[in-house]
Amino acid sequence: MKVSHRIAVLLGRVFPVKLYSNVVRNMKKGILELLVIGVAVFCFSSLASGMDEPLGSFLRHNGVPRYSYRVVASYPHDRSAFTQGLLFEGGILYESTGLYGESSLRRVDLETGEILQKIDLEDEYFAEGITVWEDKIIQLTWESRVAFVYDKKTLKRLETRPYPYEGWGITFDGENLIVSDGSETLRFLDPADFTEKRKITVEVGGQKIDRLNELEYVAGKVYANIWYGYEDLIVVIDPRNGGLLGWIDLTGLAEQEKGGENVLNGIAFDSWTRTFLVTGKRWHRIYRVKIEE
Ligand SMILES: [Ca+2]
Repeated sequence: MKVSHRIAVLLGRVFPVKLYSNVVRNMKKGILELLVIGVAVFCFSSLASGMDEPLGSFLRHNGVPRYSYRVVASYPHDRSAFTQGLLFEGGILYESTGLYGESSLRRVDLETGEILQKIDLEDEYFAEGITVWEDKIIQLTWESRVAFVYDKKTLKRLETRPYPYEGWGITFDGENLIVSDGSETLRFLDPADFTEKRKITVEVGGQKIDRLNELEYVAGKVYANIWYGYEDLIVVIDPRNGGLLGWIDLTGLAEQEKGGENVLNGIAFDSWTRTFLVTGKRWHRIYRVKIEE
């Protein structure tokens, strides 16, 4: 089910009918699933976002600065990793992987791709974004309304904490957690208890930019990749007001990786080299890219 379930949820938003979600939740793979995916594919670029043109083209027409990229290195990535969260700190890559029965938190050697440590979640949890807060790692779950708090050094789970939203992406700006839920909203939460301090709506020219997914906060800007957009792009958000400061056009980065639900998802920042590490669900490489403005 997985991606079709997500699609059903989004379809439920577009056509306010919970039926899609329930049907997909309970059915085996089959014609109906393919039908739901087909309809969703048809609808996504227009109905779900209310746009009648691809997002990159829309942003270009609205004068949002377009940044290009240069690949400076690439590294092996576990092809079974359904990447939902990525961060790089102290020379170590931390990765959160999703799907029911396959979710995990990993510590990974970037250069070799070797999984140095892997914490498997209970089968009922679908892991989502991760961030570092103090000496801890916070990991969201998609629909379980809980987040896990781990010791960063040992990856020992310290806490299972109620989380009031659907969990997608998460990052930390030095004071607040910034979280996405698949919509155009970013919320700012107190890391100690998830109290909502404020929220912003990401929009350009009155058009909401939704499907915000994996996040990375870097030097006063929030980088977000857009889920399932058929365009590999990252939007650069002004956390003060939700305006767009630019977008990174990753077209051509990994054409060979594409297929089904294996979409771009995963942004980490290496502050030493000031480069980004990006990957996707079940991609075979992690790419180190330099953003060129
Ligand atoms: Ca990230």
